[in-house]
Amino acid sequence: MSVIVPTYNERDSLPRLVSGLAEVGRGLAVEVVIVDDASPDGTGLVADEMAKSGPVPMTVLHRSGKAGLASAVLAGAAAARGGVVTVMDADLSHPPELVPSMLEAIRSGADISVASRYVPGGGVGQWPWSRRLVSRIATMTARIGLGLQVRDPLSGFFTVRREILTERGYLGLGYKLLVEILARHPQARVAEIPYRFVDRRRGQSKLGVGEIVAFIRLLVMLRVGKLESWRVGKSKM
Ligand SMILES: Nc1nc2c(ncn2[C@@H]2O[C@H](COP(=O)(O)OP(=O)(O)OP(=O)(O)O)[C@@H](O)[C@H]2O)c(=O)[nH]1
Ligand SMILES: [Mg+2]
Repeated sequence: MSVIVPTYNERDSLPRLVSGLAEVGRGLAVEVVIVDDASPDGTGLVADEMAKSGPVPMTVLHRSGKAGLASAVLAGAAAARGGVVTVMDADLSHPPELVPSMLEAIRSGADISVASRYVPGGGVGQWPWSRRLVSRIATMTARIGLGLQVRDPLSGFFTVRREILTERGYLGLGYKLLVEILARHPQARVAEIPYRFVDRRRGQSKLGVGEIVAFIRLLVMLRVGKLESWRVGKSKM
């Protein structure tokens, strides 16, 4: 399997993540695909060094500048070799120990397994109330607006069969690729696995107003696309 890790200024976190993945990946034939957007802090160089002598097979993609998390994941999927891919953050918010059970869920028949903060047993770390509120509102808006059953469609930690990510026609806007995957695959079998989000200790968050605006744009475009396909379907009847 391949683990896709988009990075932007994650120099201090990346080595620990890669050793964590090497540890849990024993026996799973794991390949790590880093997609770095020319991080000014030199994360790309750190990744190149680890690819030479690191504890796990690694591919490093370098893009020329910060072009967004969703598009980084899609670029990583195009280069990945595993039949199944896990997407996770570099900042250690997503525990590598969960990867084997996410893979197992796919092997047992799920199309997508989501590490979920919003099922019993899951949770967020020490988030301030404002971030909790934004996350809850965004989650609810996506679920209601797009008619999604999944409890945590905004999770950044998920596993899918690779062919789902190499389909054509993704918008790949902003931060929340899983929302788009779920909107495109309303019939997908989704397994949600509880986990507790771990607050980042090092480096800086890239979540800002720009990402929130991109998220709203994405929802509107997906919602419009859904109505159009409904209309097309109806006019065929
Ligand atoms: N290649 C690439 N990676 C990105 C980009 N934006 C964010 N990332 C990475 O995507 C992951 C998630 O970004 P974070 O800043 O941790 O976002 P977050 O988890 O919502 O926010 P925090 O909880 O504050 O960490 C991290 O590994 C980032 O380095 C981007 O434009 N390009
Ligand atoms: Mg993070």
